[in-house]
Amino acid sequence: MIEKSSIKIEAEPYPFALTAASCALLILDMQRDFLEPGGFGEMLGNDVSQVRHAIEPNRQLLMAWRAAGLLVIHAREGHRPDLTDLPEAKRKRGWGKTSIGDHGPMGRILVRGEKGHDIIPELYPLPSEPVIDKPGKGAFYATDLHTILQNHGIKQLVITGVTTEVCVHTTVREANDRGYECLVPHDCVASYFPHFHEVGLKMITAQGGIFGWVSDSTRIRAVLPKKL
Ligand code: TIU
Repeated sequence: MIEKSSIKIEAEPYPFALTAASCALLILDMQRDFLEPGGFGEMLGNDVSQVRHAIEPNRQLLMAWRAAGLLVIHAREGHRPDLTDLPEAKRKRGWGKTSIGDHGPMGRILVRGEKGHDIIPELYPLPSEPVIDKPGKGAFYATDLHTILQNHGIKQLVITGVTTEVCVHTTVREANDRGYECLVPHDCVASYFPHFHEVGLKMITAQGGIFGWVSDSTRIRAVLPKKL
C-alpha cells in the first residue's frame, strides 16, 4: 500500500504536503520540436539550447517517480496531419518562413506522428504511461486529462516541462482552477527566455501561492516512497 499520509516538501511560498498516492507527475511537451534544432521552437526564432538543461533533472525525477510506482502522464503539443484542429490564428502567428504543418528536418512541424513531435528519447514514455496529445498550450484544453486524473483519484500534480511561461504556466492555471494542488520543480522547467522563467515561477508563488508551489526536484525525490 502507498502511504496515505502526507510528507512535507520545502517549497515556496510554504511547505507542500505531498500525498504520494494521489499525486501524479505531469511532464509537458519535452518533444524534439521544442528541444532540438529544426523544430517548432526554433521556427519561432528561439535558441533551443536554452531549455536543454531541464532534461537531466526531469530524467532523474521520472526514474524516481517510476521507482515509487506512482502515476506518470506525458503531454505533447501538436496537431492532426490534416491540420483541422489548428486554428488559423495559431497557424499565422510567428511570422517565420515556415508554419505548423510545413516540412522541416524532423518531419512536418508540430504534427502528430512526425519525429519532431515525439518525446525526446531521454524521457520516452513507457507503454503504461498515458500520453496526452493536446492542440493548445494547456494540457486540459480539448483533452481527456481531467478524466484520467479523476479516474486515478489524483488531487495533486507535480508539473514539469517546457516552456515555463507558456505551456507550463497555462497548465498550472488550468489545473489550479480544476482544484488540483500544483507543485513545480524549478529545475525541471525551462524557457527560451531566462527572465520569463524567473518571473513565471514568481507568479505561481506570489500572493500566498496564487497558482501553487515551487520547489526543486532533489527535494521531491528525497521524500518519494519506495516501490510498493
Ligand atoms: N513558444 C513557447 O515558448 N512554447 C510553446 O509554444 N509551447 C510550449 O510551451 N509547450
